[in-house]
Amino acid sequence: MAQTLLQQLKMQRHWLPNSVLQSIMITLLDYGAGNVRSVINAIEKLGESVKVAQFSREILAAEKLVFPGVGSFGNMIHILNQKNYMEPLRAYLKEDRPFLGICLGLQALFEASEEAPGLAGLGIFKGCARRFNIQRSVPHIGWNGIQFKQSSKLFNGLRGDEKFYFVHSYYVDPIESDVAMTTTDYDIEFVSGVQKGNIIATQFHPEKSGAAGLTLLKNFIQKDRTLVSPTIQKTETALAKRIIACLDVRTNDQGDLVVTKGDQYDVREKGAVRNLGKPVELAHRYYKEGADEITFLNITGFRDFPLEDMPMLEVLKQTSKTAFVPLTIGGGIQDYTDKDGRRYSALEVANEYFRSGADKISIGSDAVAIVEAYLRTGTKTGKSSIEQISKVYGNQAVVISIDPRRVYLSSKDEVRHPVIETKITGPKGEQYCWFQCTVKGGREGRDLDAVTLAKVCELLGAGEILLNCIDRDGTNLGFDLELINAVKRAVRIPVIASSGAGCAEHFQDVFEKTDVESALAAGIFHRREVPISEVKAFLQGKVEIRPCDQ
Ligand code: 1PR
Repeated sequence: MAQTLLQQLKMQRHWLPNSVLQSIMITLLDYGAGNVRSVINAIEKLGESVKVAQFSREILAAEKLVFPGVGSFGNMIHILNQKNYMEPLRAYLKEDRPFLGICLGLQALFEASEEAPGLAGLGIFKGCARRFNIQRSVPHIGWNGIQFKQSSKLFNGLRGDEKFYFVHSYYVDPIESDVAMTTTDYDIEFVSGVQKGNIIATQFHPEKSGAAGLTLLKNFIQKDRTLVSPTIQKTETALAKRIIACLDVRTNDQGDLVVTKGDQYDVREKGAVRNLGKPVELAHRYYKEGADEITFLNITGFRDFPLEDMPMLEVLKQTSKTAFVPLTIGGGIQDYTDKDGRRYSALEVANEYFRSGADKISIGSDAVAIVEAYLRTGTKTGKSSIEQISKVYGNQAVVISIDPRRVYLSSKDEVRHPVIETKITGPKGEQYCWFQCTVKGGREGRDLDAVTLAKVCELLGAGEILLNCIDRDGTNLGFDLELINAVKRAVRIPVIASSGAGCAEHFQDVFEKTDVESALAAGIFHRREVPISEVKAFLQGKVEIRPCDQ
């Protein structure tokens, strides 16, 4: 009688010599989308070796299986089917063998997802993944807490008030409520972790959740852990406002890759590119100091080709080995034809960044071109970098970096762009302005405003806006609250306020006077004028934050 695929695979497991089975401690299921490097780095940091499963038989041979899902549910299930991973995965799970699912790796355990109607998940748990239908910004991005619904071996060493990093638009809705391990509040209380026997999965990313996340991963890896419940039991959890450190990176005149910093985007001082340190070292420092996220912007990316000269990829690879918080990379993410005529799509460039350790990519100049084309034609082509990358990696992975500059007007009706009445009057006392988009690092102004750009990018699938401000960049005068409010009110996706931070009070201001989810700064951190820890100590008790000691 012909053997089923599963029977064949089971036979193969028995054929593997014991010595091989014993040495494979953690097997990681990489189906090819998203940042699995961070999970590998985190496990290796804990002293464990990782085998990446490339064949379905390796799933059944695993002693402990980690499944970090990133991207969209539909794309994930298609690839799992294509690679014949579904059957061995189901078999592994039905045998109740040690399993840790992360993010989509949690959602995959359920029967279906509203993200891809008609496509069956693994069906280990009854229920499906639903899209957030709430007032607050979607995706749910950032550090939030967990309430404990079951004791678990994962909780050894946790106090109970730690925050973990989430990034998702869908949450699981189990029919059997006893599988819930943790819940989290974000307008609604949703299940953020499940556990049944040896099968555990979290919606949040332990590998991106600093020391608390590493503790959790260590507990999964260790054999001797018992079921425990943390002492602090939250009755409600809250999303923290994120403090992000930004590193503008470029090659200086000596050919070294350096972190630089501009004043209103001019990074030269006495003719030379300012050198504020080495990217990997600075990023490591910011991780240690409590940064909730780290952003690298290759500021000359628009004229370089990232895949030709790889230093930024190396920066990511190195940083992701020691910084266990989300990493964003921007600069040069667009279609490109090299000198030999070979064409690379923006998606291919992004693939390299994700595989090197990036969790999100940021698109600047290309977003302006995409929106200009969309406004001309009124149609979505499905071919733009925003659409293609968000389709494969999910909306949450696509950040739009906007570089706007104020254009002052004497009256409201001079332009067809959204105009605001401003308290920061122009050089000639003008009381109105609009926010003009620029490209190529502020060198070129376009006939497009930041509010429209943000709205169209959201429509095309972007998951977050990084809102810079050329007028405030490097000035230490505080964030441009008028610009931030104008953009934030126009979109439902999270917004990162950027440019102008000069002291801790400026962060309080931006969080209290606008609804942004996070604030980014560069100069004050690089020059050690106000360390991240000082910003957080100042905000403690005033604004919900993730304390530095987590
Ligand atoms: O256009 O997709 O290749 O991306 C290029 C990226 O590089 C864009 O995200 C663009 O914002 C960035 N960029 C280009 N030129 C510069 C420059 O400074 N000459 N930097 C530049 C943008 C602004 C912020 C800065 C904040 C905070 N830098 O990232 O870190 O303003 O600074 P502050 O706290 O010191 O005020 P593409």
